[in-house]
Amino acid sequence: MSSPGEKLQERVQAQKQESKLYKVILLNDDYTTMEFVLEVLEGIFEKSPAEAYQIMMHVHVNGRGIAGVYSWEVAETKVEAVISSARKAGYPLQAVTEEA
Ligand code: TYC
Repeated sequence: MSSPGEKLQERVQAQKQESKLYKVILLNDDYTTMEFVLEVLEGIFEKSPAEAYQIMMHVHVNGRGIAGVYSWEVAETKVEAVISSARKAGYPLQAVTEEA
């Protein structure tokens, strides 16, 4: 049986979950063009051209990098937008979320 206390605890935990922040990580690959990654960073992650270039080169050299930090829902929506626009353009670009 769940007591009112347990219900309250569940709600507090759910709120805490929702208020957590998540990194959207872009992954490197050999086929997606640098130009397309810049378009993604500027269009989906609202980065300036200079920031986009820095992040893209970081991912290219290091294999992965942070495109942005968001609430869970926004982070998941950004990942879906990256993957659907990459597939539409014929690129294998991958993005994942990680707890910040
Ligand atoms: N490595 C790719 C190339 O040389 C460029 C690239 C950068 C791809 C970042 C994906 O997340 C990425 N064309």
